[in-house]
Amino acid sequence: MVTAGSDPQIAQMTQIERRGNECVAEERSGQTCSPSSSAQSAKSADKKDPHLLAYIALGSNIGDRAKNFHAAIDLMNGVEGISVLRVSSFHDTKPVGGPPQPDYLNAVAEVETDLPPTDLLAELQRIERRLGRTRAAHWGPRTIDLDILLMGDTIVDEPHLTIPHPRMHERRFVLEPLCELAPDAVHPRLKKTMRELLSGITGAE
Ligand code: ROI
Repeated sequence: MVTAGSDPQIAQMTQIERRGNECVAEERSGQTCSPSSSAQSAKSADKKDPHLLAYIALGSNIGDRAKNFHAAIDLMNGVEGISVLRVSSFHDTKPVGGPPQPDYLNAVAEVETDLPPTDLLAELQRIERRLGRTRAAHWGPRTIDLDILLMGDTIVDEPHLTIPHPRMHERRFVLEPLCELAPDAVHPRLKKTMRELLSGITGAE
């Protein structure tokens, strides 16, 4: 069951609103990026994709979890081609799957981006590495996990990247924060809104 964090520091963080760049990644479940795929799309002006709203899941269960989130949000905002628009509240959650491990903090960030999906993934993985993410145990504890959930109505099926995230629709720890930001967003494969997907989850997960 996902519970709202009782930590005052966490409660204080609810609904951070950011516009522009002012402030200032296994499980990975099908979201790794090969150097070749990220190299394919240059960030030159003539190759820019149209701006899309994307939703990024944040998860952390090592160290100062809220501090890890703030650092990740600032680093995302510092990337050319990514602007963090809004961040959900931070949710204290019990680990789902994997080995025994500490509780997680989970949140979702709404970003505007003109990066192609593989470049966005590469940038998120660079931020994960910068914040000390190591990939020791499968589904094991991590300082920061940044997963692409949705990118507009884009569907990606590549060996190392699946969008929408292949398990987002079954995870309460993803859908609850996502529904704070985009309850009416439609899952491009399942054709259901995030609110409908959340109400379809019966268990604690
Ligand atoms: N469980 C929770 N509650 N939150 C996560 O972010 C999370 N991430 C994972 C696994 C290990 C599947 N479980 C999780 O990767």
